[in-house]
Amino acid sequence: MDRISFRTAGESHGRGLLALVEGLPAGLSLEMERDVDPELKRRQQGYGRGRRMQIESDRAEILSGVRLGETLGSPLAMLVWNRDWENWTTAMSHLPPEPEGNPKALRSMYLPRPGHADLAGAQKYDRRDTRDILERASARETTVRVAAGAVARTLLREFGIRVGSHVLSIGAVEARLPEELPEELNGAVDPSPVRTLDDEAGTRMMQAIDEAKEAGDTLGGVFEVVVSGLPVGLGSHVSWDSRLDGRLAQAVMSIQAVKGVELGIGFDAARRPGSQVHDPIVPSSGEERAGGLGRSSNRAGGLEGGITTGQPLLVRGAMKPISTLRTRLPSVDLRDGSVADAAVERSDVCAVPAAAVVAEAMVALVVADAFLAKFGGDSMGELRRNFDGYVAYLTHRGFGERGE
Ligand code: EPS
Repeated sequence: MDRISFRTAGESHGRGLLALVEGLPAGLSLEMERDVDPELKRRQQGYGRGRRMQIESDRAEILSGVRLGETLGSPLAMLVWNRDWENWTTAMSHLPPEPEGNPKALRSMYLPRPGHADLAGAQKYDRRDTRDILERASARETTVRVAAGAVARTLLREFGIRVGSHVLSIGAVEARLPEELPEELNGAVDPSPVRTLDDEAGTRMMQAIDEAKEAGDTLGGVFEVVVSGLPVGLGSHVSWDSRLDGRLAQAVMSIQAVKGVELGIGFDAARRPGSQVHDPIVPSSGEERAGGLGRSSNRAGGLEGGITTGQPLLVRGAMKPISTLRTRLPSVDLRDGSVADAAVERSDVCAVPAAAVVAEAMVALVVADAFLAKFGGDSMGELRRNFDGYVAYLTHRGFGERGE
C-alpha cells in the first residue's frame, strides 16, 4: 500500500492484539465505540463458531493517533485484549519456563494439522512445538484487521462510499441471489446467522454446519464483498502494482484459509464469449461519479484496467474448510517422527460469515489506500477539496476533443 499502511501484532492466546495504522489524514472523526467496536462484534457472529467466541467480547482501545475525537495524522495504534489470556498465562508467558513447572501447562503441540501452518511453519522457523507457529497463524489475528478496516471504512463513509458483504455458499449449499443487491447490504444480511440473502438456503447452510459438526468435520464457503459509491479512477493501469484488482486479490487472499479470489464474474468470464462478458457503456445522467456514463451490467465487478469504473466493486473469496478436525487426519509426531493422528484444538466448524466481515475490512483498507493515493491531502479538509474538485471535473468534462 502506498498511502495507508497497517500492521498487526499479537498471538491468539497472548495478552492481546495490536493494530498500527499509518497514513491517515488529520481531522477524521473517530470513536472506538461508534466506529470500531460494532465491526468487531459483527466479526464475532456467525453460525458455526466455537466456544472461544463466548469468551471474547472484543473492544478496541486507542493508544495513540486520536485526540478529542479526531485523528491527528500521526500513527494510530489500537489494542484489543484477549479475555482468554487469563487461561493461558503460563503457556503464553514471555518468560522462560520454570524448571520445576508442569510441562503440560505449556500446552505444547507436536502433531501438525494438515492444512494448517503448523508443519511448514515449524520446519521453516526451526520450532518443535507447533504452538510457536499456530498462535500467530490463527485467524484470531483478523480481529485487529477488522479494527484497522473499520477506520478505513469510517474514512470512506465520509465520502459516501460503503462496504458490505454477504455469503454466497457454505459447503455445497448455494444461495440464490436477487436481481439487485439491497442498498443496505449489511442491514439485510447481518440478522441472518450465516449472513446470506436467501433465507431458505440459509436454513440449509445451518443444517450442513450441524451435520459437519456431528461428523467432526468442518466447512468452507464463498463470500462476496460489495463497495458502492466509488468514483471512477481509483487504481491505475500504468504499472502492475498499481492495478487495484491485483491489490484487492492480494489483500483478500491474505486472509487465513482463503484459497481463491474472483472479481466480478471472475473465472466464469473465461468460459463465456466476449459479448457475454463485457459491460456495455450507456449514458447515465445519475452517475455523477462516473462522469455521466454507466453500464447496463456489472460483470467486470467495477474494475477495468485495474481502475474503478464507478460501478460497485464486487470481490469474491473462497474459504477452505478450517483445518482443525475432530475426525483427525493422519500426521506425524514431530518429537520422534512416528505416525500419529493430527492434534485437535478447540476451534470453529465454519467461519465463512466472519471471513466475509474480515474481507470487508481488507477491501476497505485497499480502497481507502487507493482513495488517498488519488486525492492526497494531510487533512480531511484538503482531501475533501481534492475529491470535490475531481467530481466537479467529471461532471463538466463533456464530450468535446481535448482542449475544447
Ligand atoms: C482459531 C481457533 C479458535 C477460533 C479462533 C481461530 O480459537 P481457539 O483455539 O481459542 O478456540 O475461535 O478464532 C478466534 C479466536 C477469533 O477471534 O476469530 C484458529 O486456530 O485459527
